[in-house]
Amino acid sequence: MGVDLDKLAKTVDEAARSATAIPQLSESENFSLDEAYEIQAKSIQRRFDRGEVRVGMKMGFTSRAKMVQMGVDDMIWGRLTDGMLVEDGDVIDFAQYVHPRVEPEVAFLLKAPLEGPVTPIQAMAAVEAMAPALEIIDSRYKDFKFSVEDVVADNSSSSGFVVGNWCQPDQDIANRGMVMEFNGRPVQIGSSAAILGNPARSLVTASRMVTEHGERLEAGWIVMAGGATAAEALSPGVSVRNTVEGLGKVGFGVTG
Ligand code: OOG
Ligand code: MG
Repeated sequence: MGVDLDKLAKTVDEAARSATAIPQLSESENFSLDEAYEIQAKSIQRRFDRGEVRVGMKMGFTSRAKMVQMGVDDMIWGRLTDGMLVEDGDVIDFAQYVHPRVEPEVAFLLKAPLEGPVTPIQAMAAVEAMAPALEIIDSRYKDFKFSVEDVVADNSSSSGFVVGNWCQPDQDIANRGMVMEFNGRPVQIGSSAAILGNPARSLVTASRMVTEHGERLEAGWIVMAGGATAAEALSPGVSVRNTVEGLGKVGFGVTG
């Protein structure tokens, strides 16, 4: 008998909803990476059934720093809904997360669809705007530990995303300094070059990867390029800011 993908989708969805840590699915079930993406699709369908709307996608493990931190060597992706959007400057409630972390990113807003293999120039031609961003990741797995199949099933740890002011896409963001601060103190310093040498390549990869799963990147979607540095654990009372050279800054706070 095959694995019950619906049951596993319900397990990860309910863990996220109730902010409860669960054992890794792979400890008790055998499933492939393709099946992990099916579990992800089914868990996000449960969000759509509750009224959430798809607003984009996120790339994961597009930098060495992230791969090394989590011990995963493959790029992954996840689906973004409007329910995950945290407004720039908002304060999030720590109690609604299992063990949240934050990482500095860059976001793209698309004005045209993208699918299949594209060049970085073609990818950038579909971009309406770019912005400094922060991703709040929150693995539903105990101790934030997982296999690549586990994390993909868990929507690639996606939990929240924060986007700053949109900027014109007519600038080269291949090598921009990025500084993530906690209460004004730098906690991670990096460069957009850490994201596949240029965040535009993350968009190229996003187009290829979603097409492998029968989707395309849609006009109006936000694409999160992936963390440029390792993620940092959030704690109550912290105020987070990411400044990207030339793009500006974005931030949020945590209750407590
Ligand atoms: C998986 C998600 C990775 C990124 O930007 O690399 C990711 C995780 O680290 O829990 O979002
Ligand atoms: Mg990320």
